[in-house]
Amino acid sequence: MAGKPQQPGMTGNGDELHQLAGGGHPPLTTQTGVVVSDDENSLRGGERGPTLLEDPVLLEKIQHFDHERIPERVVHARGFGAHGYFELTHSLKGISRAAIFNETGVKTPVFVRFSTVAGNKGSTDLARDVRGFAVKFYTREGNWDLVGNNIPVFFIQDAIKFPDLVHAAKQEPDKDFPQAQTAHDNFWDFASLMPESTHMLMWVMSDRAIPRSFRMMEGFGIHTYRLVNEDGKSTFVKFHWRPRLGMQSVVWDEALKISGADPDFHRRDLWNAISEGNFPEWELGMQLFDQEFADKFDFDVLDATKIIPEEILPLRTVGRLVLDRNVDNFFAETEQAAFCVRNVVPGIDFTNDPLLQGRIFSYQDTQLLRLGGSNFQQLPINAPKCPVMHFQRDGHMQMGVPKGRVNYSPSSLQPDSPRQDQQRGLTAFPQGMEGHKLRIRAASFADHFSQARQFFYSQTEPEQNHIVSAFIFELSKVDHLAVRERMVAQLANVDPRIAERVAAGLGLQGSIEPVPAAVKARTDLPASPALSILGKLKNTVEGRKIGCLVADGVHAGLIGSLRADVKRQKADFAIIAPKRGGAKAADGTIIEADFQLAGGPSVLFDAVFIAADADGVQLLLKEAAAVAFVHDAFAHLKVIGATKEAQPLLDAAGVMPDAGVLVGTNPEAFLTAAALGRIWDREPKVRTVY
Ligand code: HDD
Repeated sequence: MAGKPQQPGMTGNGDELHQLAGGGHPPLTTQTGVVVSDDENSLRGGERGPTLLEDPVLLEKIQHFDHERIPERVVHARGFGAHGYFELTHSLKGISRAAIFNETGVKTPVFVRFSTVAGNKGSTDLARDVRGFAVKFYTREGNWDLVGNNIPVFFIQDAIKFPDLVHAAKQEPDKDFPQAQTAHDNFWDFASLMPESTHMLMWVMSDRAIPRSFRMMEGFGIHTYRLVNEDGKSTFVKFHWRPRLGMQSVVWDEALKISGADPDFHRRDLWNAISEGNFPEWELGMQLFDQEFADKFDFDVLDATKIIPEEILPLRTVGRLVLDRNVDNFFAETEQAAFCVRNVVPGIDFTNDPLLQGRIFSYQDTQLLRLGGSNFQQLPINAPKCPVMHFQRDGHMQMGVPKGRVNYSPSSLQPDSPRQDQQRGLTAFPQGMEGHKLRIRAASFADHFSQARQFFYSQTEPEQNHIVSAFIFELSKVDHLAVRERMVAQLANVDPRIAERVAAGLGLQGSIEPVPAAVKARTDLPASPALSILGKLKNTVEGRKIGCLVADGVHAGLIGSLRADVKRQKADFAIIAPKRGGAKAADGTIIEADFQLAGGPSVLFDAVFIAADADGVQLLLKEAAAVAFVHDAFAHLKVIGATKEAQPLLDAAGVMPDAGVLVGTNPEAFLTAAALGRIWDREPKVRTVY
């Protein structure tokens, strides 16, 4: 029964409102399938009377809402996933018996989730942090989860330290801040007392921890795993993902500002790329080696704080990963995705890496709490895409309906009941065991500094400078002087010069005494150029984003040809104008804007073009956001293209001429410069390098 109108445009049951929103929709129902007559008003005793507790529609709606959230992941809470496939391009016949490594050309479906580690679910994408790179392969022999990161080493060597590491890195427990950052006393107190974390700290202070895009970062399985062939022969393997777009990172000041301007920067980038058909792609490379190599290698291959330099053991490319489909529903798929390190298939096996061993337990355990019971593998995102037959029964949220009387083995009553299969089944590599039961760290794990030093000196000069600056930034947020000093003293073990540079930036007084080290850093390890990001930057604007700042009076032809050139080179193009409605070009046409000036700062783009005529530039000069747009682009070492008339804005922003400032340029020359990336020579002009 329709009541009286309660607000303009709305009758008592909301029909008028829904008509306004458009007709022709299917009926809304409750969870039990009953059609809802009125979704705007709860059931009341009288027009202005109390709400009745007997209203099933209201009760169901609110109760379900109250239970909408599940516990976020204890680490890697913030993440973003997509579907795709893995295609084997080079067979590993004779090395692994896994079908996924034998059948070239077969496309195995995958689900990939990228994440940050420390921040909560609602934190920012651009936190300085390791990125998770978790891949679930739905192989025809069962699910294989390769749960990796974008950095090939880890903070700790033994899983028993993981809760301490995570407690120290996340918000301090009394105040629940800072959010999504390690720049606080607890983290550096812990890190400075854990020399084994030093190599990883170098990576986390590098620009690897502030990637430009998920599409432009590498991924690693980190641990040494085993591949096992039909004859039971084992080969050690380290997994590497290589992005087709090459590597790229942002600079730190940019990261800080992106966190405010677009906390969803990485997820938006991935979502848009996939929606537009620019499917992100990675190559799977493997470092394969045997026991003899492991025995001769300078470090222990079971130590997750070490790499094997590619120059010593090159990668063998075996396949490619393509992400070609966004999720339909974030919660159902990305949030409920349960990656478990223990999910391996026949032909892939573990090693004794003590970090890996702890992980084999931890992930399943986490999912039990997060997803509420032992049937989470039945959720569509987790369910294998091959036959599943077992005698595990019942439990919370059993979604299948097992048929038949037999739920045990051995049995004889049901001819189609499943049986173990020695030939096809999962077997463990029969590694020999010896020794005493001990709580001990092998001596072969004791060198914490040599590879940290090797990493630093494998970087280009700007990258080394960034590592030093990152240490200075993070330690500047540490209130306890003793912690700052201890960390610098640890760095002195890596290299006295690095410690001196960080100390200078911090303004530490006095001499630096290295903390006693179990093993001194080797200085003879050759540089590994493969560790530099800049060495892997591709000279292309493909996958990057060009921002074009316009104002009324702009030349429409210039915008048209710039847009066409950008699109032709498979980059993204966005117009930024003082009003979202756009700018009126000199010929009277409207150039529609993608961003209003205040919401489209230059940190969101890889290179910028200032397209304004003499009048337009006067309009822009009155806007602090326009001056900041250009100033930041310059400070973040970006290529800036501009019309001649835009020069006053460049002057107001303090732009100095260099190879990356192209005034009165054409789109082609601008994009050729933008393809080179940043103007590193500019950096010493815009900030102090210690
Ligand atoms: Fe972990 C999540 C990667 C060490 C315990 N981890 C998690 C995720 C990634 C990694 C990518 C998110 C998966 C997703 O997207 O859902 N973790 C790593 C890497 C490590 C590592 C590369 C070292 C090489 N992790 C590690 C240790 C432990 C854990 C040593 C415990 C002993 N990790 C977990 C966890 C999480 C997790 C608590 C939280 C949420 C989840 O598992 O599903 O079980």
